[in-house]
Amino acid sequence: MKLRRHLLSLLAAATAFGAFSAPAAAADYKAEYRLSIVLAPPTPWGQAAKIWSDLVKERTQGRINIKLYPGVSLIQGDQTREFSALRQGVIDMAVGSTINWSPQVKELNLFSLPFLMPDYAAIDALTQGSVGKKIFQTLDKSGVVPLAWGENGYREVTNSKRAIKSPADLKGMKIRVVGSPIYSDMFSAMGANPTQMSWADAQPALSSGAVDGQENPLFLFTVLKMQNVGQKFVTSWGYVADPLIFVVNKDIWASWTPADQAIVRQAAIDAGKQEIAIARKGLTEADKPAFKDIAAMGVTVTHLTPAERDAFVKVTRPVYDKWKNTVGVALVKEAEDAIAARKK
Ligand code: X2X
Repeated sequence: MKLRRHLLSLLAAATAFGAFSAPAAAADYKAEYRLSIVLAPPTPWGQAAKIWSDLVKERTQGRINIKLYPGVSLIQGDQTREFSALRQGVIDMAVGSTINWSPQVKELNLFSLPFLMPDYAAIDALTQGSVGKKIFQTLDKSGVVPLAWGENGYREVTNSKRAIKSPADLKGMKIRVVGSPIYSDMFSAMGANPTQMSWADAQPALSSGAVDGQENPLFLFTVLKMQNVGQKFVTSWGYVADPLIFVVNKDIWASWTPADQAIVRQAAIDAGKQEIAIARKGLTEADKPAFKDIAAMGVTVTHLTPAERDAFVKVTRPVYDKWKNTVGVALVKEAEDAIAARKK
């Protein structure tokens, strides 16, 4: 009771001094908010987090101060636990891949359905349309506040053995995949030998030759100079692309004033737009300079013909059909319709 009286008198004093007309009740704010990402700057993913945190700091005049934790270091690199950690408050904010959160939010497997999204317009048709809204509602119900979309990108397959043009070329190849079960299903269906591991474990596995190959957006190949660890073959097949999502833990969100919430949301939207342009650089221009740069390093770059691509679509179709049920038949149908109606 005594404490309560004390608090009430403090409150009265603060009101009298006009403390609540200040832009934020800064006393409730943490000195620093922890933002989780898998890949560090200079990757587009790292840039997404950096641009977001810089904009927030600037626009809140330092009231909200964000520190980046690359390598999902708040959870010791165990990226498929990131969503649970966000919900529990071990992580305050994140820019995360749909793949890493899909074990907890099954709808996010949508983006991993093999060959669902044939081009960038198809990705946009999902994230910027009704499907994207539904996914945000699901995330909200799952316990985080979703704010904006970004992009990791089309995941192309690389390896140290041979050019991959058909599922037969993948036969028996040891491919590192993310710890999300649909990836094991896909690579098994294509005849490869997938091994699930975190990105933290994947890098030494590639260097030592414990795995023959991996799949990730091409900027990662360039940033990590994967040709130097024997990755001599790249196949552009565009089988899946993973969007990124900007989110905040619910309690943290609730602790901010409405004005600061609006700033954080708008900064995420602005950062997402900028980052998507960065992620697509070199890949969407007619001559696709990103591929040329990789070929110039002595790497064999293979672009599939439509017929070659169809062979991969065919062998992975049973995986698509199986996972359609997990994602939700209605959501997949809505996505297929949105893609069919996209402006190219
Ligand atoms: O682990 C991966 O391959 C990465 C970095 O792309 C993700 O976090 C999904």
